[in-house]
Amino acid sequence: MLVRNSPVLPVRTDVRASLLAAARRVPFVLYGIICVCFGLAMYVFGILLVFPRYLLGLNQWLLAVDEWIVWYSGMPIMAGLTLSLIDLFVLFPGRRRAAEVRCDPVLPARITVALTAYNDEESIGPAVRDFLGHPLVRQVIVVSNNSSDATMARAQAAGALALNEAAQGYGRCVHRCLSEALRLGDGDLIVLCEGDRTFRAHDIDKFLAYAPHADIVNGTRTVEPLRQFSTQLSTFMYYGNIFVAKLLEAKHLGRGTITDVGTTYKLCRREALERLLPRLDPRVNLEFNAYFLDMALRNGLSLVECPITFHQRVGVSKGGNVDNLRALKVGCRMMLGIVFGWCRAAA
Ligand SMILES: Nc1nc2c(ncn2[C@@H]2O[C@H](COP(=O)(O)OP(=O)(O)OP(=O)(O)O)[C@@H](O)[C@H]2O)c(=O)[nH]1
Ligand SMILES: [Mg+2]
Repeated sequence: MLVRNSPVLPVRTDVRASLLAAARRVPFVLYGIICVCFGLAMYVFGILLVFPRYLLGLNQWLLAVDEWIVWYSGMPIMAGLTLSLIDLFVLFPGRRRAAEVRCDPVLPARITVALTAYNDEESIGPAVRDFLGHPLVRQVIVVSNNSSDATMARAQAAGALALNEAAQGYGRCVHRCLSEALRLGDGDLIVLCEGDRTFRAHDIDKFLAYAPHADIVNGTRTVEPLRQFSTQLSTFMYYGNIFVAKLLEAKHLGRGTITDVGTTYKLCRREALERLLPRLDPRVNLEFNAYFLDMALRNGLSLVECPITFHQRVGVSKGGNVDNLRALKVGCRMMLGIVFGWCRAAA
């Protein structure tokens, strides 16, 4: 018996192992969260139907539909919970088993800073001086995105190398910042940031403390005592951002803890950025930061978050934080990108 079965057993074990490995690549928790959210939305919609039923006298038409919606809202909720529990308790431990804590020193650190700018004449000078004042910063590059004010001149006057990106859009500006930092910088570390004074150079020291553990150290603005009261980030944006970040974390479960998908401020190792940048599409616009993190994890780079301080903007906001409606649209595009793939703006 034993002799007859022995060639079959390894084949069965192989099939089981490859099925398990394939299952571990599917983000079941992400799908689970989506199912639960869909079920909750159905339930709330069903509850709200009580108003047209009684206030508009539509009870006899809507009662059966309403009962169906509320009753069946339990199905996606249960399906979502099942998917999430299977992932968390069956697949997740296997995903994490090979995880090692990386400790790969980056000293002596030489840092190139690249700042985005778009009609930021009020803030760009102080931002450049702040970064040049950091003892490890060798060079500050400012990429102005067709600014029609004095952004370029003020960046140069403050000591930066100022360049213009002719193709409009936040994604294009960030992509150009990263390419120029790789091309012109001689440092092993590249810092990407905005020139609007929402971020400060002293937080580079916090990034450096985490740098040995990852390819990318991404700033997070979600640590309460570190954010100024009067920033553009409303309560809706604050919690919405955490929600989208958790969706992204669920997609790459076991690979990173993510609490902020909207910060530009990050530190990258040169060799990691050289691998990642050719795979990034600059046409992804205001949702570029979430896209960057998704692509970094998808391409096997390691990511660690670092709490940073967040300050009131100098000058007028033009990005995703203009108002809650715009932030909602950017957030929805981020969620669609995480689940279905990233949309590119027309060239
Ligand atoms: N929105 C936008 N920002 C651009 C563009 N090109 C470069 N940027 C820069 O990208 C950064 C993000 O835009 P901000 O206006 O700061 O928007 P935000 O960061 O979402 O919001 P706040 O900083 O809170 O006002 C800034 O440094 C801009 O100057 C562009 O075409 N559109
Ligand atoms: Mg900003």
